[in-house]
Amino acid sequence: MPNTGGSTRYRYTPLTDGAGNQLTLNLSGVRTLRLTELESLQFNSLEVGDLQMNYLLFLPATAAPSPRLPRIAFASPGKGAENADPDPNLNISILNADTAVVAGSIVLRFDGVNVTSSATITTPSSEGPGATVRYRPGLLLPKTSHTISVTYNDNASHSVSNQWSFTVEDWPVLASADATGGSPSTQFTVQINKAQDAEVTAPPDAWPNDSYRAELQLAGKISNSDDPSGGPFPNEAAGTNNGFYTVSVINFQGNGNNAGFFSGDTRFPGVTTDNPKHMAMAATIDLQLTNGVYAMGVDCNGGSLGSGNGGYQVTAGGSAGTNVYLGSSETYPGSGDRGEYLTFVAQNSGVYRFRLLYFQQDDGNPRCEWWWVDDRKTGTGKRLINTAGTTPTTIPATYALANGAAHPGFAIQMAKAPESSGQANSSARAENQLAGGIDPGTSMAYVNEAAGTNNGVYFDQTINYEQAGLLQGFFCGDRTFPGIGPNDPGYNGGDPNNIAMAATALLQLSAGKYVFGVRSDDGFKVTTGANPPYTDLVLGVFEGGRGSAETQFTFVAPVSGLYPFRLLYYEGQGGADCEFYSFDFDTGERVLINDPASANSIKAYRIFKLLNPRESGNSFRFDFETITGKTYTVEY
Ligand SMILES: [Ca+2]
Ligand SMILES: [Ca+2]
Ligand SMILES: [Ca+2]
Repeated sequence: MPNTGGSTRYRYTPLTDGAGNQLTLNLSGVRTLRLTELESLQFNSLEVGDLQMNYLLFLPATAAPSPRLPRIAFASPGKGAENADPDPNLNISILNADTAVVAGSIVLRFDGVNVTSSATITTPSSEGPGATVRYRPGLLLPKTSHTISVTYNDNASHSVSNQWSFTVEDWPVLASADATGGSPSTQFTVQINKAQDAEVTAPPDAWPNDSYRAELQLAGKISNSDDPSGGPFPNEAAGTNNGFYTVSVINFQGNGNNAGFFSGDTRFPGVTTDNPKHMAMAATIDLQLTNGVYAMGVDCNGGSLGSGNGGYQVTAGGSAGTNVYLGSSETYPGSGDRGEYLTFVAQNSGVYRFRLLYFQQDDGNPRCEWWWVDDRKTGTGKRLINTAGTTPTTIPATYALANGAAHPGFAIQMAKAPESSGQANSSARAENQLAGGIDPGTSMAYVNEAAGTNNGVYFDQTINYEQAGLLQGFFCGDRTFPGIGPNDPGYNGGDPNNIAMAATALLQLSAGKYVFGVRSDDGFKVTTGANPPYTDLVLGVFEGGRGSAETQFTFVAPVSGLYPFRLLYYEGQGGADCEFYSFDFDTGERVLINDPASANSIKAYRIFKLLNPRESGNSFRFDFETITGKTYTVEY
């Protein structure tokens, strides 16, 4: 749908399929319809104008042609999209109607070229009976338009053809003319100017909080109105080289304390006094880039005009590194605290000069970091510029099982100690508690108020819990923790405490890289292993107490298969919630592991295990889960 350009102007838009063909619905009886906006969400809603969908209007229509043929139910990019990613993964869903698509007949053309042999065609589609077509065309330049054509036959000898166009989003582009040439730098060159902390006697403010002032200050062109001679303020950070320094990373805090995303902060170069004010800094570095899409970030507390905290501007290209504007705290992507990225496209491989301009007014806690985001869709892989990326952990291939995808869901072992025994926020406590060890608070074996009728073992499809079943985190539909619901002894009026949980499952992974996330209050540890309890290799961890917050972690599955995973979770006091999910690399979306409602979710299967093993005299008895229609053999 085109942008109407304002929040007070509206238009109706007819229902279409993903290729833009108008659709007529046959409706009868009671139906529920839902409006969902696709591909309209922007980082900066002022730039494009997000859709505000208010009304569904129903108009009587002549009957749809019969039979109804398979249609493009979903397409990304869809018809008329103007915000396509420069490195898109085309995603087209064909849904069957009265007749069914013949997958082998599907032909995909991109910009007129038949690319079917390079496309991935799977059936059924991710939305239902039909087919899904995926294709990655490679780097597309911003603002260019492209055409997708999809043709196919159905099983009743009809031919269907669809064609639509989209446009790539307007992002900054570094072209070959912007390249600096030569070799990449091993250090940043930093120019810094720090004026006196004291304000001038009379207004106007000598140090407005903007990039214009920063350039003037670096050029020594801000004159001191209290100085009868009108000379510029002395540079308190001049050092021995007129304010020029070399540094290996941009990771500064006014007093040299850790701040922002990265620790190891140092003071701003040449600045020796605490809580410095009235600074301006420019950092340049020559970086080697291959052609592709990149994302950077800057963190510098605040940055909104007039906040007094500080702000930044990043440019690149040319001998000054200022040919192409990549973004700033003054415009887009907004303040340095919003966690958004400076995205740009390098059209050609080469060495490009980048320049960060930083300015600070009178905030007492100035800081500045400049980093890459290696995976811009998920926001993982943040690293300071001029540092190497980290290689994600690879799970040993021997952990992968070929069989076991029988019974969907997680097996969940729950433990809850009584309210009177305040428990440590640590995975060691959780393990001890789950194992029925000695409670240090009572010097007796742990009491489990979540034992239920099956010794604390439960089964569930997803991990999306909040202690009172209230909405928390990225996913709604929160449930109370198994065995700690309103009718269980440990519920404590909706604030159960001293919780420990271990959820295990076989996760069905294809070979490749994954980004997972756990949002938890308090801590967690995700592990995998060859044998129970599957704790050989730690993939992601947050140790200690925290409010509900996310930890992302990256790993590689070396081969396709079923990998044993274990999520250990624990809560001490206060809020308690836990979510376990993966990230979609193409959309950056979070998807609950094993969400039955999501075709994109990673599937989880229960790991077969003995339940409630018990000895009586010389006999050993146990229970185990069975699946209808299967035969079980016990050997001993
Ligand atoms: Ca830092
Ligand atoms: Ca939730
Ligand atoms: Ca609690």
